[in-house]
Amino acid sequence: MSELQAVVFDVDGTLVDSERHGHRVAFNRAFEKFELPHRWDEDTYGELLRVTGGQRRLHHYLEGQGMDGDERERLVPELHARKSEIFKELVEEGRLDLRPGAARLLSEIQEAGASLGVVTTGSGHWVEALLGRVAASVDFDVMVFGDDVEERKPDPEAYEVALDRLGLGPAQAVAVEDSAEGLQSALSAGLRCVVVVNGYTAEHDLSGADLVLDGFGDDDTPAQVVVDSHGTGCDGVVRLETLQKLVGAG
Ligand code: XBP
Ligand code: MG
Repeated sequence: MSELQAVVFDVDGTLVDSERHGHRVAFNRAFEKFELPHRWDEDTYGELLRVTGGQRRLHHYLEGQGMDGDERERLVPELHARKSEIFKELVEEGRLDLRPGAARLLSEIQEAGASLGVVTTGSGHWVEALLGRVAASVDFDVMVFGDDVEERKPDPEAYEVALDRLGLGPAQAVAVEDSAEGLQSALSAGLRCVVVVNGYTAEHDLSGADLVLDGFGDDDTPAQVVVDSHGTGCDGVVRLETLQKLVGAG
């Protein structure tokens, strides 16, 4: 039976509910700065989130708006760089924070001496600034950004890179995600996966997730357990021992 050696967290939507009022706002402000007419409302952005990676998302949307490939190749890198700067400003203004219960779980894992990883499709440009601000006391042993891999989620590459850097096999770690794309990435890499859904991902197809809740929960405000397929008996508060049961479940 494996022993839990590491917990690898997704960022956007998982540790931080960063999309609706974070990235989406930054994309819209970047459109404005570039004097482009596009604005992504909350519902549109929820659909666009199925395309992982901000640059890929912009290419997908602008192609759908009829912009040719050459113009997109010229525009998207600059537009995305500006968006990332704006997102970092939102972080520095304190507009984003860890989801409830995340700080508690991170410190439980860190105090127990297990390794902590971050695997995100997002750009390193802002991830370190965000975690440095909202999780300043947490020492992450590994961080894998979208720029570190050829293929973004749902491809397993990012999780495979994280496991390689940790020197661990998939049976020694658990992934924590928020979306179908992130879940598929973790499962394809062979990890067991807990999903904490948010407003954008509650209706995703989360088949294969070992445990699904609508948050990390805390003793005074437990989350709702949606799926507990390995019978961890989670009471709505995701604890280190909850994750250990998943690995122990084999
Ligand atoms: C979510 C993503 C990212 C963010 C935007 O990443 O797909 O693209 O939406 O960040 P994850 P960038 O859930 O894997 O953390 O614009 O830097 O890509
Ligand atoms: Mg995510």
